Amino acid sequence: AGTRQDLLDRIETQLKPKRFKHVQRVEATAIELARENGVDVEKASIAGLTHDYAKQRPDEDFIQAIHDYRLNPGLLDYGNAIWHGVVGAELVKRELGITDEDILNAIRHHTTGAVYMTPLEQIVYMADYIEPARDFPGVEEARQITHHDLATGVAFQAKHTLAYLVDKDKPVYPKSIDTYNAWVPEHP
Ligand code: DGI
Ligand code: FE
Ligand code: FE
Ligand code: FE
Repeated sequence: AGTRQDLLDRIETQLKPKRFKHVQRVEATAIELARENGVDVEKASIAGLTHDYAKQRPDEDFIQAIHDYRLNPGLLDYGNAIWHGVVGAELVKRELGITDEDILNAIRHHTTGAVYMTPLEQIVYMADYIEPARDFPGVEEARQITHHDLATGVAFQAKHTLAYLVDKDKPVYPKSIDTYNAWVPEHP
């Protein structure tokens, strides 16, 4: 227990092979961004590996956890897309014994972003978006911007994700709108 291999094994039991490969690519990208930005590489590694730990859990597990950990009941109106980060962080804490709040906040905010994000949180949010297998129109621009300036990458993702959600008639979690408002418009 406590070794990297032990952590990898425990994550692997939770994820299908495709998702397990994704989290390893996010880890590698998060480590790169951590080195570029003077952020704790070990925390970036662990947050990258664990960010989607709960992605393949059944809805019942999240609903139970929302009650058990007294999370905002408004979360019940959403689904796996929002739960696997915000609620997933509680499962990571409980089941993997990771108690570092910097890492847990990076997991919590990796899907929606947040108004205030530490450099570590920005790194996990961006690494998830630009890891090498991501392929969407604009991903190469997102990679360039992010490696040039992390916060500009955050603004790029916040804007494009909100536009994507609106285009697809998806429900927007209020935090995603807060992230957009905090990171994108110029504030007079
Ligand atoms: O878990 P991943 O697929 O690696 O990536 P993710 O956790 O960043 O995002 C999962 C999905 O969640 C992605 O298609 C975008 C979507 N998403 C982000 N913000 C919101 C959202 N979905 C809804 N319904 N509402 C949001 O505010
Ligand atoms: Fe995710
Ligand atoms: Fe993401
Ligand atoms: Fe992910």
